[in-house]
Amino acid sequence: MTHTFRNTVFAVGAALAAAGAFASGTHAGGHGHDAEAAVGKPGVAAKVTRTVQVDMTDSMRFTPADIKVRQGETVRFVVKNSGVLKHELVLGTEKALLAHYEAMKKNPEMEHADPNMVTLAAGKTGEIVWQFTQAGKVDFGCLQPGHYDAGMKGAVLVGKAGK
Ligand SMILES: [Cu+2]
Repeated sequence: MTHTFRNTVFAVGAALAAAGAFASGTHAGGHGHDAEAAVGKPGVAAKVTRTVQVDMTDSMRFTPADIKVRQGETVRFVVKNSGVLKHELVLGTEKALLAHYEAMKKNPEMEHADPNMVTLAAGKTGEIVWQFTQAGKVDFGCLQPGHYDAGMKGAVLVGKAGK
C-alpha cells in the first residue's frame, strides 16, 4: 500500500509541476508543441471575448457539454454546481484528464487547484478564464471519483481564427 501511495504522490506532483510550467507562460524548454500548448493557456480577465455558462448536476452532466469557440479567444467559463455533490470542471487533453482522474481515484481527498480547473461545493459558482490558442478540440471533465466514468465530460471545439 505504501508503494501505491508513493506512486500516487509522484504522479500528482508531476501533474502539478507540468501545470505550473504552463501557467508561467514561458517555460524553460521552449518546445512549442507539447500537450499544454495545444489546450491553450490561462487567460487574462481584461481580454475576455466570450462568456460561457456551464451547469453541473448530480446526473453527472455538464450543460452544455459541447462548446464552440474561435482560436485566440479568451473565454470566461462561469461554472455552477447545481448538485448536492462536489463537482469540478477541468480543461485538458483527454490523456491528461484520465491521468489526473486515476490519481484522484487513488487519493480522493487530494486537494488540487490550477488555472485550468474549478472545483465547487454544492450550490457554488466559480470561474475559469482560459485562452484557446490553437484550433482543435480541448476536452473537459469532472475528475471527482466516479464522475468521469459516469459520462461527466465534454469538449470545447476551437475553430480556426478568421473562419
Ligand atoms: Cu462531478
